[in-house]
Amino acid sequence: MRSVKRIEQDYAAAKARYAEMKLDTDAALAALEKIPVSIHCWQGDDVGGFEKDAGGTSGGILSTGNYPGRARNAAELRMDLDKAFSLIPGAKRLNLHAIYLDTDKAVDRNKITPEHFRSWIDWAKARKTALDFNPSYFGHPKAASNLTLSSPDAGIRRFWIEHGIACRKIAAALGAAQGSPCIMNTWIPDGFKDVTVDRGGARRRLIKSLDAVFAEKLPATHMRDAVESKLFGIGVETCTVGSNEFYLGYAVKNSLLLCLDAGHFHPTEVISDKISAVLLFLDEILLHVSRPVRWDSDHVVLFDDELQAIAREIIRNGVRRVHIGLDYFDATINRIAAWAIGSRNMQKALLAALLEPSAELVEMEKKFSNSRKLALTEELKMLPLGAVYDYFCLRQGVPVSMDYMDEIELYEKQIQSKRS
Ligand code: RNT
Ligand code: ZN
Repeated sequence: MRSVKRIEQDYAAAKARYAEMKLDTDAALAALEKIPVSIHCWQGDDVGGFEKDAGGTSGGILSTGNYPGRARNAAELRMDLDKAFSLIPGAKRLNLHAIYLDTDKAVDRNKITPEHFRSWIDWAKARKTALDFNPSYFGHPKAASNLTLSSPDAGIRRFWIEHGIACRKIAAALGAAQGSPCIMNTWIPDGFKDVTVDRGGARRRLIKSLDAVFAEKLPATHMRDAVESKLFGIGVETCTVGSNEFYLGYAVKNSLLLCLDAGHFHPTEVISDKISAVLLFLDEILLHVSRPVRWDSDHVVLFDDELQAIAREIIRNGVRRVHIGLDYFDATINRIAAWAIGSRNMQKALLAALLEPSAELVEMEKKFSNSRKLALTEELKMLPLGAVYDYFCLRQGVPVSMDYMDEIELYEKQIQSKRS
């Protein structure tokens, strides 16, 4: 464990080094602490949820691994989240899925109400945090065909439309209770495994269903709708009904948010490049920051090139218009570590982006000083970012550097390892 004095000294040196490049680390930290990262509850239990009579992932998403200690109910998940939140500095929100309702009785998805989320509302209020929300269109007998809102079966469509409507009411109630708009993201697994003949028909059905789900206007101060596109999933390899072109068009036409998930494109296609483009046509967007390894594998987010590129684009294009959510689920490591590592990486990337001499770089680009621009962007990578982030953790009262792993290991020993 490094001493406070040492961390402060290292920060002072880093601050001076950044100042040489006319970059203000105090200002960057003040900005960073206000950028909320919406932490996905589903990392804590491998996307299982707490319904009384259903559950389990399906619809082409898959959490692999059998690391012990998964949260088995809402109380355990909240306890784990408290631990994770205590290890992550800065502003945090919690992103809930409908399957995380907290109730003793079985209630089907089209019948859920804000009351089923009362304990979450209380939890968030007590921690001065806010909730985001997601309808769950997977892990349910009525989603067994991997067709929900676009199903050719009118009864199936109706059921899921009712679910979407119920979820929007819940999202609005959460937003009203917390005084901050709840971002509700709609992702459906709909697609086809093999040769697909009537793609247009499925997409037309999806439009009609979405129109029914979104028909009621709800105040933007309470909730905002996002729609998430995808390229493929396991079992739906050939055609995804809600493709990128589909949802980009739908979001533009209906003034919704588009959700860009980092794992939902071809392996070399990146969402960082899409942010500046879609923000020309949409007021706001949602990101699902994730890490695809060869496919939509949802590995823990690393401080890698694409994460840094995403963060730079967020900062350059207007941080208030981009809602940052995380979306990954790894069951091969401690789940609290997964939360802490990924969230802290997201913040490090945002910090790096805040410490970019953007005006100077833009000028160079305009003047075709490309050699200088390239040299400077490479030089920036050598600056002492770690010392600045460590100081941020210190000031925010969370463990600095590797110290958070000591806390996780202790928590695992005392609590998670006792769960069967
Ligand atoms: C699936 C989507 C979706 C889910 C979560 C659980 O491919 O990324 O966002 O991961 O909603
Ligand atoms: Zn996603």
